[in-house]
Amino acid sequence: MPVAYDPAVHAHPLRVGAARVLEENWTGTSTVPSRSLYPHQWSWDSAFIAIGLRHLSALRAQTELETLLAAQWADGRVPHIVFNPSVPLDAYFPSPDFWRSSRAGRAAGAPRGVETSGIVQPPVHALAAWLVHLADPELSRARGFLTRLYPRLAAWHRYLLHRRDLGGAGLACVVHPWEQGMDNAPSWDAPLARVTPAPARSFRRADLAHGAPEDRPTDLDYGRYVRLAADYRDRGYADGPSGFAVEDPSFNALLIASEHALARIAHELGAAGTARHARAERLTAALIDRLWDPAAGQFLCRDLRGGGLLPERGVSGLVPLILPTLPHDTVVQLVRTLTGPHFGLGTATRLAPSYDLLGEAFDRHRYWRGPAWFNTNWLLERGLRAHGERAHADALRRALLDTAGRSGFAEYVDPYTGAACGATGFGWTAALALDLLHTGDTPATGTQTSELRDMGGDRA
Ligand code: 9WN
Repeated sequence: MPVAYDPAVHAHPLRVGAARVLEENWTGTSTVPSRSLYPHQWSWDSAFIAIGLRHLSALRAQTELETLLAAQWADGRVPHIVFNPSVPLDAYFPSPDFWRSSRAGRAAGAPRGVETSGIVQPPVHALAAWLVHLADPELSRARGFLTRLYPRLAAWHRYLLHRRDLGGAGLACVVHPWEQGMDNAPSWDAPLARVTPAPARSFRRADLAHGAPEDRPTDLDYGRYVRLAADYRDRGYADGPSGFAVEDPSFNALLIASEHALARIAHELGAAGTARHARAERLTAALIDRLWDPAAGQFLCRDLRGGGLLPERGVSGLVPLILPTLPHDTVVQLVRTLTGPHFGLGTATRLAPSYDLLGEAFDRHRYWRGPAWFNTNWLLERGLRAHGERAHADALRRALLDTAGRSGFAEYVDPYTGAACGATGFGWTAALALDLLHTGDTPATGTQTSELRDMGGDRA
């Protein structure tokens, strides 16, 4: 049932501001991350947005995910961008005429009626679908929401677990930095260095018209992003050996959390979820086996082409904290790393930075090389709370709410001061602030407890 009216939550100025952002970014069938910088539908943005939107309108939240999944390819992939045909081509680069999905992606089963990118983003969708269902199960059942989404979500996970297991150890692999979502993270520097950049004159960036150049990736980075995407396109988006292939902890932790959520969805639909829970547990074991670095006290990325773990410490390596089935000593070490000198949460920083404060590449303003993002911090808050780290979770929740409001729902912020960077009126910042406002500080309510469980564990 929808939550009863509570003036402390429903009349809260932050709720009003967040609702305004989500209203302004709503297109009628989905929500853009930012009216200026990102004027189409993005995959993991939509999942996070749906998680917040459910507190305003469960119907819109369902529609958000349905719109995204309607653009799924026949091979199961969910594209990272679904293009809005009414937006001019030069509003965002790479535009539909770069990806050419309906032609170049034909063999991989790209849809005919809509243009999309050909790469993917982290699989937060089953988790989002389950949380959206919980916001209003009656509406969800009446509309057959989960019944319709389940086969699509299952095909999505199958794609990742089979076509993207390039390392053969069970984990899914990303073949482009944009797939992992933390585009410019220093972890990508070494694997990207092997990629010959596309000449700068061969493409025109659109992001610099909206974002400060010193906050955005460099032209050289862009040349490499373009080369990787163009090569993939020119292979018909067929999966196989790739110039860039990385196993990433955050991507895989989100897949595991979503696999647990899919088990819950199966159970709700009258099927057994046991096999999915078991698979999620095997994936958790593979995650620890392949990506845990005891000396670093966190997870690291594995470069499949260069071989071995990449030494850069990113926030991605802390995101597995969302998995309540993680061994206790792993949790203890992750919390120590998060609050220690490398990320400084609660001591040096207000929100967890995207990258190691002590790392050579640290830059508090440049894209994914230091600033703090709201989605990763929301995941950490959920993880801390799920593991009973209540004081840290409460402090992080308060910092997130305060910073979201004061920054004008910024895309990302300076981790020390909370000063806004990138776009304002950013979709997932507003949505996740709303979610935190509704889920509250205390672990007391039944809904919250079961929601936290659903992020990674207990049997349905
Ligand atoms: C490329 C939309 C997306 C986010 C990513 C973020 C940024 C795009 C870009 O914006 O990526 O996908 O042009 O930089 O890095 O996480 O999904 O908000």
